[in-house]
Amino acid sequence: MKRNLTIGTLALTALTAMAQQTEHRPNIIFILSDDHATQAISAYGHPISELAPTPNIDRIARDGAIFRNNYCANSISGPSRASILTGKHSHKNGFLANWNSAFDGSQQTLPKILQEHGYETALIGKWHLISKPTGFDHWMILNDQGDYYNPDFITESDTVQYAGYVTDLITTFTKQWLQTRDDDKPFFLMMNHKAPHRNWVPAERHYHLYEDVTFPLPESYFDDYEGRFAAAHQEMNIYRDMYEGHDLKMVNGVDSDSLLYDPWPHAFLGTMTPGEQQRFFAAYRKRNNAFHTIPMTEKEIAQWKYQRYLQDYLATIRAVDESVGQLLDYLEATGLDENTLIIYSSDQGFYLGEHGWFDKRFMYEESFGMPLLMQYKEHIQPGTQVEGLTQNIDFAPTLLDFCSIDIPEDIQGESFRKLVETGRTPEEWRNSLYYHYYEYPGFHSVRAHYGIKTTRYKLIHFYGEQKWELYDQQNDPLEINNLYGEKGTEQITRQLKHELKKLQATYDVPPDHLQPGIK
Ligand code: SGN
Ligand code: CA
Repeated sequence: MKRNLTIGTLALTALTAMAQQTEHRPNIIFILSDDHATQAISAYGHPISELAPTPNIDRIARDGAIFRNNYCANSISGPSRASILTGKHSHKNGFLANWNSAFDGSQQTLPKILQEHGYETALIGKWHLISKPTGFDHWMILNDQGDYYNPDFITESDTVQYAGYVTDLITTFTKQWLQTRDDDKPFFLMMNHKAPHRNWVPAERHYHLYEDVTFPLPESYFDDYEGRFAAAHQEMNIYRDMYEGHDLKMVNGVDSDSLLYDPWPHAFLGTMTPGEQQRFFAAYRKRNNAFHTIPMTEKEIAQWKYQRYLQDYLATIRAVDESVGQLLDYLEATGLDENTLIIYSSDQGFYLGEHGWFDKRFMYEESFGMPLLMQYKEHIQPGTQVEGLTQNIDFAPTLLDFCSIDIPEDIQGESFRKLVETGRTPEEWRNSLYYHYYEYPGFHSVRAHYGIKTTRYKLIHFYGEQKWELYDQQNDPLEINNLYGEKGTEQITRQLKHELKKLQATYDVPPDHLQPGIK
């Protein structure tokens, strides 16, 4: 029954609404982008984001909270999404790496619990868990990573290719669902953007957005990786490993419309119409011609590649920011913002040239960290700063807590509702986090590792190679000086190893997960 209410049902609806309000049954909108680094959200204040601001995403922080120390459990798409859905570490939800055959959709998840408690649930955009979504009344997902131009969307009944730019289409479908949902029920909606995932193709209207902007080169761009075995052996270096055509949109000569190396042309230019392809090459022509006419040293080419990478990566974020703006405007115009909890996050962080890298996976700050902004009027004070250590396994229990739903015992995360409501971290809140990355051998060759982070220190074990790393983040925020084995660090190393073992016991990590070879 929608909108045709009789007097009797009106009264009933009002009563239900009142009961729901006292029970705190907010609507929830979860906006999840893909590979969005905190360095590229202006609310976090990084110099890069000052040149490419995100005013709409920042609205969530301004009207609500920003989390300063939020991290993922396993810095890669499928596993992070699985942790968000289940509130559990990878070894418990079974999705260890993107190589997993499928997410076990029969297990308990946040949308399923909400559904059982009367919520209408919907998912639009990137899913990336291979099996069909469960727990969603409505879903419309991209095929695997999805395409930037004219992408396919899969539903229960069919697969349809839509004309348009992926971020804009996801926004349109999200707004359409909001307009047609069952407004007798509270809702849980996930809007999962593809952007700013590789290969960073901006919307046409944003091709030129940052072409004249020079972004600050990170201090560690030409890192020598001394004392860090795994860092020295990765394959995610901007100037060594990026594909010049696919990633950097470089062409093979002056006025050429032929890309340099692009291993997957079907998934990039292949989904554009001939007109879109033409406008794409035209937009990059001036800069690509300059590259072929101005002589450059190897070092200058490495710097040029950094600029091209950032210009494109950040331009794809502009469309995401516009999408968030449209959604917030819609919520405000309809009054839905009053009782809707809005979250903005990304499946993991990302390197924007730190250590010379793109991609993620490592337990170093840029990829271990995840942006987290949260707005819920009357419950979260505008401008709240959360400093406590939080993690993606906490999202599900926190949301259940806000909805006054009991948190199942087997959920491993903790509700951080108190932290965000008060802006203070209680004494008894955790002071360390557990991390575990499995995907090796794999794309980008990042060695498997687990580790512990406290407010000051980080201890990482690359267990296949038996290499340890220890960082004092207070004195070495860039994580360049591996202190492991250095004189004077014996005591802190012993303490951290002890605490790490305790975390592995608490989270019930099976012994075979602490050795290489697990699949
Ligand atoms: C693709 C990317 C990789 C990326 C993985 C995982 N290559 O394979 O660079 O690490 O996805 O990313 S691409 O050129 O095909 O985009 S994740 O965010 O989905 O985990
Ligand atoms: Ca990702």
